[in-house]
Amino acid sequence: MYTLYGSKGSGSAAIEVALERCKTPFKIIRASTWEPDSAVAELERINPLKQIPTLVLPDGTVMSESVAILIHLGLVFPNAGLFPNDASRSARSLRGLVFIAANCYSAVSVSDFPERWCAEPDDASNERVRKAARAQLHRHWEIFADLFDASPYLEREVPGALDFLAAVVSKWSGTRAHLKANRPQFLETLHRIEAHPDVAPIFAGHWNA
Ligand SMILES: N[C@@H](CCC(=O)N[C@@H](CS)C(=O)NCC(=O)O)C(=O)O
Repeated sequence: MYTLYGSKGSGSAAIEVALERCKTPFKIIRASTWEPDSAVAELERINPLKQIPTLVLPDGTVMSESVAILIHLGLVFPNAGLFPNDASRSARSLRGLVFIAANCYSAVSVSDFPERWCAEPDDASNERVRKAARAQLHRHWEIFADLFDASPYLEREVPGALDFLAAVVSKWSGTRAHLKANRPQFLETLHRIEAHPDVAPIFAGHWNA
């Protein structure tokens, strides 16, 4: 059985959707740095970054990093449709996933914790760092949309790992409002992903409950 450390409204939602798609049993342990009453001490013992998602495999191996986890699940469950079978399309998916991790998820982290990125931080410096991180984040999403938007889903016929991560990471730091004004067609794709029956019930538990 897999064990997923995560929390509502966090990046663990993408891994939950993927695990459901793999039809493999898993349990969730609520843990995050912003919830002192959660299993954050237990999380820190296995992932010193204290970041979620963190996934413990059935053999006890610990995985962090959303994209590594998604690729791992794609390799172990090749029939789950997390990645396209076609080599060119799967290359495109891998590029898109690493793009999100390197250029979007990382900027969200700066926007969420600006004090980590400024010596002797104060309210004014935090606000300046947050503003710059968000501007950079929104620009990165515009580039992502220009490179990867596709219909009906980013993975084309059926949503896959790239769709799941894009739909989750675009939830934060004002990204959706920015896309509404600047890349409305891509926002429609994100809405279609969220409405897919593999995704909607899990997102409802994370964002609407
Ligand atoms: N590089 C990691 C980033 C994960 C991450 O930043 N997760 C956030 C929640 S969505 C977190 O746990 N942040 C807590 C912290 O940095 O204190 C990934 O791609 O999975």
